[in-house]
Amino acid sequence: MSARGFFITMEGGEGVGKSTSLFYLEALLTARGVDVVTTREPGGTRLGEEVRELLLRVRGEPVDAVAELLLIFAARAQHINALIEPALAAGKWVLSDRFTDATYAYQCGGRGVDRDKVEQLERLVQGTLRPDFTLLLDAPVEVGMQRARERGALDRFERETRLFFERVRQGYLRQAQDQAGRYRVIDAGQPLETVQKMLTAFSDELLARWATTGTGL
Ligand code: Z5A
Repeated sequence: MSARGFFITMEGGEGVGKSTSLFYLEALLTARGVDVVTTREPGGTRLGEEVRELLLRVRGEPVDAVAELLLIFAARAQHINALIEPALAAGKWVLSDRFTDATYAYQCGGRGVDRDKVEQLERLVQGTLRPDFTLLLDAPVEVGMQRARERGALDRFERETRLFFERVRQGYLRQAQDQAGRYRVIDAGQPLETVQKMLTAFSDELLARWATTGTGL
């Protein structure tokens, strides 16, 4: 029986470079012999990708914050049961572009939803599943907004105000401080080569941890 894999999540505000960094990290780990599954939230399954489309589409009506929260956790339930848990149980490492820390940052920090509600859903949907490591790409809000604008049409989240994204950023930084054991924070305002050097150091740390769990590669 193979040892359970690591569950690693990538977080940060919009446009900070999560997807770019996730694929870089995946390549580093794959080159070192790790069996990696890369995924994202909202999304990761067929149902989840459909929910993502519902969430990101620009609409002619305001979206209730609790309706948004429930859609996010519906997609997450499917993601965990159809993809994340089976992959971890098979000894694969799962790298997810966002997970529940995004819900605390966006829905609680950004939208003002009570943490209590998210904690209840987290228990219901995830049981004891939590990321082993979380990489937070942090950059001034203007840097991410500018990178997102350069990509073209903005989705429903990307149209939020600067103040909203400031609250999201502060929410993430608080979580990183409160759960320093699993969080690593990278200054994503640096040039890509500098960010990639930090990702290489992070992947070395993960591999060293994996070796000391006694499972080896
Ligand atoms: N959401 C939520 O509210 N609650 C939840 O629980 C979850 C999600 C799970 C979609 O997520 C929305 O869902 C998200 C929050 C909400 N909305 N927002 N905002 P998403 O992750 O798909 O959306 P996103 O944050 O906008 O991610 P993105 O568009 O994929 O951006 P990114 O992955 O952070 O950045 P990127 O595509 O890798 O890079 C952006 C550009 O910058 C690109 O041209 C790169 O080449 C460039 N780049 C990257 N790094 C650098 C550096 N270091 N220097 C210069 N240029 C760089």
